[in-house]
Amino acid sequence: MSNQASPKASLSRRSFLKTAGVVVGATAAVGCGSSLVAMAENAPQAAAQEEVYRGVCRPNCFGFCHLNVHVHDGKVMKTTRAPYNEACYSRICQRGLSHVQRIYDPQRLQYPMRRVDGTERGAGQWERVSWDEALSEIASKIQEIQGKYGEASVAFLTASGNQSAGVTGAYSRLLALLNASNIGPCLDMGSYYGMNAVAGTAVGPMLGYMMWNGNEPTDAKNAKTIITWGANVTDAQIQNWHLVKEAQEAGVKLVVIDPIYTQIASKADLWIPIRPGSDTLLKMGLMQIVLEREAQDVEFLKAHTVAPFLVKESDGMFLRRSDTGVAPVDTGQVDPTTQQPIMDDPFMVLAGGQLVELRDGVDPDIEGSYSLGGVNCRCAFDLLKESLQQYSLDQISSMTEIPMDTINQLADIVIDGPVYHYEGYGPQAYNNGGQTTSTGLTLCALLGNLGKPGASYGAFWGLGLAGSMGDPTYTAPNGPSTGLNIASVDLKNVVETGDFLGTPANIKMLWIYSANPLNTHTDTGAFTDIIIPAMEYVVTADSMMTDTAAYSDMVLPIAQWFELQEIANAGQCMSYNFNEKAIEPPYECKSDFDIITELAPKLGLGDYFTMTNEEALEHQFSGPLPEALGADYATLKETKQVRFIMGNAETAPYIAYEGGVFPTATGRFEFYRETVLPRVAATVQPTPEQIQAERLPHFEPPLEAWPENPLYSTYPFVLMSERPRYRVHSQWFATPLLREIDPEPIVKINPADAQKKGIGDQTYVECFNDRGAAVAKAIYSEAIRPGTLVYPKGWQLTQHKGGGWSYLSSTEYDPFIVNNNFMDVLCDIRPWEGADE
Ligand SMILES: Nc1nc2c(c(=O)[nH]1)N[C@H]1C(S)=C(S)[C@@H](COP(=O)(O)OP(=O)(O)OC[C@H]3O[C@@H](n4cnc5c(=O)[nH]c(N)nc54)[C@H](O)[C@@H]3O)O[C@H]1N2
Ligand SMILES: Nc1nc2c(c(=O)[nH]1)N[C@H]1C(S)=C(S)[C@@H](COP(=O)(O)OP(=O)(O)OC[C@H]3O[C@@H](n4cnc5c(=O)[nH]c(N)nc54)[C@H](O)[C@@H]3O)O[C@H]1N2
Ligand code: SF4
Ligand SMILES: [Mo]
Repeated sequence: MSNQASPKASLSRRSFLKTAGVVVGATAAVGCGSSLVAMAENAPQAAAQEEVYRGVCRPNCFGFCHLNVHVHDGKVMKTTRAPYNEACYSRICQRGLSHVQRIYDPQRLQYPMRRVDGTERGAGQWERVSWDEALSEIASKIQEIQGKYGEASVAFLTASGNQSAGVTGAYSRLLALLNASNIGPCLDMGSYYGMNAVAGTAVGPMLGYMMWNGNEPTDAKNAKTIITWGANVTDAQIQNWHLVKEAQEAGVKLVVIDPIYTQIASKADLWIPIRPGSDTLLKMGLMQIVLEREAQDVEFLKAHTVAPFLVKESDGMFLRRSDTGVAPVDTGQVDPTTQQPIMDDPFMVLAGGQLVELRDGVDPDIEGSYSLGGVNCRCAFDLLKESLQQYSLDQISSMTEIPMDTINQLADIVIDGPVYHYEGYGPQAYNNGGQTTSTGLTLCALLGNLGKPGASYGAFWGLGLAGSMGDPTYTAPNGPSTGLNIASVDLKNVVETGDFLGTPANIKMLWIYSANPLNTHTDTGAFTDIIIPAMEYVVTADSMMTDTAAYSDMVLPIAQWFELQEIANAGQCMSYNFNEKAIEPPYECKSDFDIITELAPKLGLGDYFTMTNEEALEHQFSGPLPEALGADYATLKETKQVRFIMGNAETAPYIAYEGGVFPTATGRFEFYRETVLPRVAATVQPTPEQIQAERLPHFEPPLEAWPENPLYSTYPFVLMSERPRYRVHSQWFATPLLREIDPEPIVKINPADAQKKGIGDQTYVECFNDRGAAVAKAIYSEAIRPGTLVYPKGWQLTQHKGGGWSYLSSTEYDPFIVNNNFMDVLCDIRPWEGADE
C-alpha cells in the first residue's frame, strides 16, 4: 500500500495530499499482540495492577458494544467484551478488539497544528502550535468572521463519527450561544424520509426517538421469513448477524434481495438479484399480485390505514365533516403538545355507499366514490390501486431484471406472513430512495404485516431523548441559534449562490467534528474546489489526519473514546451507555468538551462553560425526563446501561407500530398523503407536479445509475459501495492489525466485464467519470453483477494510489429526501496507467 499519491494517477485534485501524514512515523504496532486471534483470547488471570474500566465502543456501526478496557500503569493493554443487560447484545468485533492499536496509533494526531502560512490547503505543510495559540486564533477568527459577515457565517458540521451526549451537547451549546449555522448530515435519509412519510415520526413508546423504526431484530425469530432489502448484515451489521442466523436455525427462511451475491446472500434460502435502483418497482409489482390474488388484509386496511378516507379531487385533501357545511365543534379539550383546543371534525367515509362520519363502530367501505357539491371524492384505496398500475407486471419484470416466476415466488412468501423485512441502506442510496421505504411499508400495510411480532418493515435505530437530544437548558441556554440550518448536500449550492431560500448566506468558517465529509460525503470535489476555497477558516477536530483534517487550517487532536467520561445515546441497542474514563488522553490530546470549555472564555462565553465534563453530563441527565426513564446520571454511572424504549430485547422485543397505531396526523398508515413536505428546507424545491406524484407510490428511475440514461453509453458501470468489516466508514483506517487483513483499496468486478475491458485480476485500475477518479486494485468476483462495480468504502485519499471514491459521486439530491446519493453513480473503468510504477 502506498501512503503517497502517485503523480501518474491522471487525477487533478490529488497531488496536494502527498504529505498529509505529516505527524506519522512508521506503522508499527504499539502495545499489542501480533494477531487478532491472540487478542481475542482471554488473557491469563489479570495481573494485580490491572484496572478494568467500562468502555463503550461508539462508531456508528449501530452496535455500541460495552467493552472492558484493561489498563496497566496508565496504558490500555487490551479491550475485551463486557456484558450488556441483554446477553444477545454482549459482543465485540475485530474493530473492538483492536482499540489498543487505535489509541496508540503512530499516525494519531498529537498536538494542535496550523497550516503553514502561504501554503495551499491540502498541501500537507503543518506547524505545531500550543493549545493556547490554537484556541486564541480560533476565537479571534470566529469574532472576526462573525463581525464581517454576521453571526450565521460561522458553521458547525458533524456526521456520525460519535453520537454521545458529551461531545454533541458541548458543540450544540457553543453553536447556540454563537448563533452559528448548522450543517446537517444527509446520511441514510431516504429510508428515514420514506418511513416518516407514510408511517409517521415515532417518538416513544418510551422516550426514544425511533429514527429508523422497525421491530427489534431479536423479533426476527418470530417471523416465517426474513427478507433483507439491500442489507448486508454479515458485514455491515455484524453484531446482528447472530440474530438472523439463530432465527434461521429455528426454521425461519431467509430471502436476500441484493444486486450482489453478498456474504449474507450466500447464507440465504433464496437470493434475488435485482437491478440497482429498482426496488420500488418490485414492491409495486408485489402489491399488484397481492391485489390480483385478493390477499390484502381488508380489516387492517379499514382500521389502521387511510384506505377508507375520501380524497377530494379538487384539492387532494381528505373529506371532513366541515366540507359538508358543519362547523368543527370545540370538544373543550386541549392538545397537550400544541396547547390548541381540540376540535371535532371527523373524516367522512362511505359505509354501504352512504356518506357517514367515521366513528367507532362504523364499518367503512374502502372502494367507491362520492360527489359532494360537484366535487368528486374517491376512496384512498382506489387511488392506491391505480397508482400501482404505473407499470405492468411484465414491464416490472423486465425493468427489475427479475423473472416473473421469481416475482411470483416472492409474492407467495410475502403473503405467507409474518415476514420480517430487514431494510438496509443500499436501496435508499439512490435519488429515488425515499419511495423504496415508503412502498415497502405500504406493501406491509396492505398485508397487515405491521405492528405484530415477526411482522415488520424497516431498520432499527433510535436516539435517546434525554441528554443532549432533549435538554435545551443545556444545549441552548439562551434559546435556539438564529443561524441557518443547511443540509450538507446543499452546502455547495448555498456557498455558490450566497443565498439560502431568499436569506443572504455567507458561510465563511467551518468547524468540523465527528465527521470526515471529504471522504464520507458525496462529491469530494464540491468540498475541495468550491466549499473549502470559499471558507476563510476551517477547523477540524479529530484524532487522525483524515482527508478533511488535511484540508483544514487548524487541526485539533481530540481524546479518543476511553480517554474521557461519556454517555452514548444512540444505536440499535436503544440504550444510554455509560463510558468510564480509563486513561488520560495521550500526548496533548484533549476532549471536545475540554476544547470548548477552554475556548469559551476567549469568546466572552466563559460563564456558560464553568461545569466540568461530569457536571455537564449530570446536568443533562437530571430532571423529569431522565428520571421518568430511570436514566438519571447516578443510575447510569452505577448500572452503565439503561434502555430508553419499551420492552426487553430478549423477552419482549420492541414492536414498531404495535397494534397498528401510527404516529401520523391521522393516526393511520398514510399510503396516500394529504400533505407532502420535504425532509428539510433546501435550495432545490419540488415542483407542484412532483408534490402531486409524491402523495402515492410511484417509481422514478435513479438520477444517474440507470441504463436508459444517455450517460450510460459513456459510463457503463453502476458504481456501488459496501461497508467493510475492517473499518466503520473512515474509522480504523490505519489500524495495523486490520490493514494486515485488508491492506489497500480494491474494486470488485465481474470477470466477464474485466476481460472485456482488458483488466487482469489483482491489477490496478482507474474508475472514472466526469467528476473524478479513484485508483484501486481490481478483484475478479463472480459475486458482482455484470455492469456494476463494488468498492469497500472509507479509505482515506492518501491510501489510494490516486483519487478517491467520493470524487465520483455528485451532490445532486432529491428535493424531498435531501440525501447523499452514494450509489446513484455511473462510471467507467480502465487499466491504470501508473500501474507499471
Ligand atoms: N463494518 C461496518 N459496519 C457498518 C458501517 C461501516 O462503515 N462498517 N456503517 C454503518 C452505517 S452508518 C450504516 S448506514 C449501515 C449500512 O448497513 P447496510 O445497508 O447493511 O450496508 P451496506 O454494506 O451499504 O449494504 C447495502 C447493500 O445494499 C446493496 N444494494 C445496493 N444497491 C441496491 C439496490 O438498488 N437494491 C437492493 N435491494 N440492494 C442494493 C449492496 O449491494 C449492499 O449489499 O452499516 C453500519 N455498519
Ligand atoms: N461511498 C459511500 N460513502 C458513504 C456511505 C456509503 O454507503 N457509500 N455511507 C454514508 C453513511 S450512511 C454514513 S453514516 C457516513 C458516516 O460518515 P462520518 O460520520 O463522516 O464517518 P466516520 O468515518 O465514522 O467518522 C468521521 C470522523 O469522526 C471522528 N470522530 C470519532 N469520534 C469523535 C469524537 O468524539 N470527536 C471528534 N471531534 N471526532 C470524532 C473519527 O475519527 C472520524 O475521522 O458515511 C457515509 N459515506
Ligand atoms: S465496532 Fe461496532 S460491533 Fe465492533 S465492537 Fe465496536 S461497537 Fe461493537
Ligand atoms: Mo449510515
